[in-house]
Amino acid sequence: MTIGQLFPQKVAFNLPGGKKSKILIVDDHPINIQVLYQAFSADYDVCMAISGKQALDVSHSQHPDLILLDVEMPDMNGFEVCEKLKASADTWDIPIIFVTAHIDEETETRCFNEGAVDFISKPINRNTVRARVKTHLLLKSQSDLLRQLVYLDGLTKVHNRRYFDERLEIEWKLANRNQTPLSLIMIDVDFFKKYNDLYGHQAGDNCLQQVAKIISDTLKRPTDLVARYGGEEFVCLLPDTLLTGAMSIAEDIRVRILAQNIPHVGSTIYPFVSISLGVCCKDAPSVGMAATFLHQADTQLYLAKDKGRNQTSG
Ligand code: GH3
Ligand code: MG
Ligand code: MG
Ligand code: MG
Ligand code: MG
Repeated sequence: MTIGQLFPQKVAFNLPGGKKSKILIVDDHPINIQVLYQAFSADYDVCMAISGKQALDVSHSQHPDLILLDVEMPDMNGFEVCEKLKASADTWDIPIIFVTAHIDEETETRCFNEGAVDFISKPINRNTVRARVKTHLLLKSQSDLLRQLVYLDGLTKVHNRRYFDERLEIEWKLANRNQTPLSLIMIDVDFFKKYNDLYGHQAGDNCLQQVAKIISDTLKRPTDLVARYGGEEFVCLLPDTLLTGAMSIAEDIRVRILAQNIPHVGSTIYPFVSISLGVCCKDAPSVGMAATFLHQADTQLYLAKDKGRNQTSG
């Protein structure tokens, strides 16, 4: 992502990467759908739904970038559809514009209270609706980019420490409340200073990208998190995972990275890049702080280094 994408000189129909934005049009009257379809089909990827239920199905399966939502529909009204979309993890951030024949103040207020970004009254003015859609798509893509800039590591594209710290606090509280285990793996590349010295900083950067990708690929659950904690250190946060499970994931990561055979003649273990890992688990509600948890993993990592590197301690 670039500054140019964040502050485009010209508002574009396309998403970063040149893909057309996808708009979902929801209305129980085919004639209304047709009017909106004609307004957007030339510039956007348009999908349609003729009921509330279908709108939910299409939203989850096709992930539109914006929804034009009718209020009055026989099976489920637009407010209910909006409420359900806002409550779901994969659809909560899709901008919704209500399109309705009700132009009273009460309806308009309700639309905004339900989480809509805008409100357009029927009969629609083609130019107005096109302009508003364009504006909201731009705002959405900018907020997506900002979220990426704030929470992703630019080099490796995994989450960054800021995101990890926030998630750790949340998962710590959840584990306490639900009495579920929570595991943490701290990972550090062995002899990485020598790697940079021998192969150069650019090769070092490439190596970190490979390591991050292998860690991400090894984690299977959607709730697992990997983040770059600092320079050549990564952390994995594994909700609902016991120590034995976390140890086996850690070993899996270690073996996979070694098996990449990334040359490292400066290593005194093998002539390949290896990692050391520290693992800890909180398997009972704790009064301690999340920070002590990190400290435990770090202590284990230190032990793994001390015992000769290329190993997991937990
Ligand atoms: P150990 O086995 O004890 O972990 O030794 P080490 O050399 O890996 O540890 P040390 O902490 O001494 O060095 C870490 C090195 O990681 C130093 C730093 O230059 C390098 N590093 C940190 N961030 C980056 C980065 O973004 N890119 C590159 N190429 N190198 C980085
Ligand atoms: Mg209707
Ligand atoms: Mg280090
Ligand atoms: Mg160090
Ligand atoms: Mg290191």
